[in-house]
Amino acid sequence: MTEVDALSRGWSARAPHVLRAERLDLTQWRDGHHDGSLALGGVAWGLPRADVDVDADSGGLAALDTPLLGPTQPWVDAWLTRGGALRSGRSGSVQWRTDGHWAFGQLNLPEAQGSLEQAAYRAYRDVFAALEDCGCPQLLRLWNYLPRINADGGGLERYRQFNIGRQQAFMDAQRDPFDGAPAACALGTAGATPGGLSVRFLAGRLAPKPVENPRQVSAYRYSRAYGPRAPTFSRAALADAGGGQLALLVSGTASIVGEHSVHHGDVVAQTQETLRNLQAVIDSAHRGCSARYRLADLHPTVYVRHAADAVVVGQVLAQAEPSWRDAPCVQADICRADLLVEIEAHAFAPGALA
Ligand code: 3EB
Repeated sequence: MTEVDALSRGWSARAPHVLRAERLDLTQWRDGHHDGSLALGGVAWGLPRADVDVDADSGGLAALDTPLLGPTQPWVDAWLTRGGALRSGRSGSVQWRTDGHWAFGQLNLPEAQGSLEQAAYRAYRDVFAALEDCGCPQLLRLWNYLPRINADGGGLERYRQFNIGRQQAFMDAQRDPFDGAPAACALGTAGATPGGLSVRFLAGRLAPKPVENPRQVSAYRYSRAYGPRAPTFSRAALADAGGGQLALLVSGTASIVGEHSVHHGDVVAQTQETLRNLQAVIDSAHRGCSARYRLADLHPTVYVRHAADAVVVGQVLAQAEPSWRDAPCVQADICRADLLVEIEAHAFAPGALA
């Protein structure tokens, strides 16, 4: 069930199907002035709940009602294409938009009945159906938001329930939940996410190159100490964005060394460890491509568990990387109860996969 959008502009001849990202305020998003590009979708933070109608066509805006911290204003990470025309459609619970080369999709799934495990399974089953329907079969990046992520879900933490359903959906769709898993993040909301479990994704036609972090056990190989089924994500993904550009999509990164959380209760040390992990992911990415990324070039999103920690986390980040002085920061629960901070990021640079 798809329909052709009326949106069409004459870009395709000159710069066909180039993916890029832009950080916009809400006015810029609504004005639609993206430099002649079309918006596949936008991951939005801090949008007033009243503005969010989960049943309506979102126009590509995937809103999250997470508290903004410090000087952070509402913003949209817009995923843009220079492709010629957009097609939009629905596959089960997923709304998607594509130019035929890149796709952005989103779903908000109420957990009406059944467990979060079942909701996760349904969500990912619909995501995989959407990928087929929109002709962009390869996942590049996922964003997962779960109400009350650390709460008990009947003998098992809800995040661990989510991991069971997610991994099973990958397996049933004949998608490898281990090597080659997409980049992702998984955060907890206070339950204010419109509609319950929220998943957003960016997809393309070609598989990205997964990136691991040698300081950390691959998440898809975590031991059973962290749940009966491992999480399904890689530490980052490198995707050819067209036009000679390479995108580095860095998963949620936290204070984990090996497979264990470190610096319990010390948000400063956790932030510093997270920075070391981000640098290790960049170094690891460099071994798989000719592009060169610096921490300063990354567009980070900072999640802190306790709003009161936002100031000190911001200070540590600004000291390590001055260009991160105003990094957007929101309150969210991290997927392990002992983690206080998590950072995700993306960047584009000229280069190619090795
Ligand atoms: C970690 O490294 C921290 O379940 O999709 C980071 C990124 C984390 C993605 C996910 C979880 C996920 O294990 C948590």
